[in-house]
Amino acid sequence: MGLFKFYKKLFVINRGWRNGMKKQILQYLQKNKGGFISGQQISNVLGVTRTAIWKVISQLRQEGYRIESLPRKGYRLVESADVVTPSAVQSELKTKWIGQELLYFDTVHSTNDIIKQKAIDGAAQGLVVISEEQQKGRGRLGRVWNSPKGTGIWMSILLRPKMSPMEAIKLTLLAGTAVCQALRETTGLEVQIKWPNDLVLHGKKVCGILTEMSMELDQIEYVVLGIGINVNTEDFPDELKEIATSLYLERKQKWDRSAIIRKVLEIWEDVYEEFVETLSLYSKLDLIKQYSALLNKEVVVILNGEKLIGEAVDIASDGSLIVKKLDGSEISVISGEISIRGLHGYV
Ligand code: BT5
Repeated sequence: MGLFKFYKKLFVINRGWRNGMKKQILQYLQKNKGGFISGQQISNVLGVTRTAIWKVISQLRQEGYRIESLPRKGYRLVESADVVTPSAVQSELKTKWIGQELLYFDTVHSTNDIIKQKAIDGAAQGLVVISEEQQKGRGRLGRVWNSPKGTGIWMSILLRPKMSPMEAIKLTLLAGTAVCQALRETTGLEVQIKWPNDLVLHGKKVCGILTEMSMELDQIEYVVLGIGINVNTEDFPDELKEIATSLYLERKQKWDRSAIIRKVLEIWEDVYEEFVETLSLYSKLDLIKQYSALLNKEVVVILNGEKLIGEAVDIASDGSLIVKKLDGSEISVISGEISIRGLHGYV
């Protein structure tokens, strides 16, 4: 091994070790939140020098954590920062594999693009990319996804499911259900699913999901699951004001983004693992219907450029939306083919 490679490897190992330690120290401070713990105590438990601890504490402060330090008393975590760095997200993350590898950026074009590149480079499934901001965040069909700095969750997950593309289409609806459940559990807000890929609150969009797939022959190479959630957004650009909302705007309360990310990843891991095994939506169908913003409502379905008016009457076991037309006949709409607007307002 050349000298440069050797030092590079040493640097990577060292950085990995420091990140691991950062996570542990943060966990320790969080466990004792509000109370002081001495440098000696941390040093004894984690087996690192007090200088190393001091360096990590400085880094955490730079990330926005308010940590007090007093001579002879030690360190005290006063306030957790609203940061979504790997140490913040992973410190209490209870997943087995999703998000155990996590890349964090201040700004990117699109987190989906970063994941795609990593997938091509051979990254393992479960890799998560989070950015504070996206300069070219996108929705379906080339639409723009507004992703301003520090206010939302702009995140993508790499998956390598062994299933046909037809099955994989259902992942969007399942992911929407998982995120919906996570948002309900962390905020208590009545988030609903606007089939197939939006989450809404009181008729306005709070989250969008973009699933992108790469296939070779009929085999899936990888799936990128992109999730955008408006968390602490205080204001939207004029063109979005009527149709978009954030968790903040619903309660005038700021939310801890990393806690939401953890819940999303934990629930998604369970939901995904079950689906990969059963390839069936069956066990989630009740939840999908219960959370639906469309069922029993009049909807406009735009199908191949043609407008159809009807009532959303059911979601079938394959995930398709059943719409009863004005003449009484029913059609089954498969995700990905259509766009639906509520007859009155956005939903
Ligand atoms: C979506 O598309 O809703 C999918 C959005 C996925 C965003 C995530 S963020 C992480 C990952 N990286 C990416 O680059 N994307 C994913 P669609 O159903 O096509 O909706 C797009 C439409 O939603 C736009 O045309 C706007 O009308 C509206 N919109 C744009 N930004 C919004 C926002 N922040 N909140 C609510 N609505 C928005």
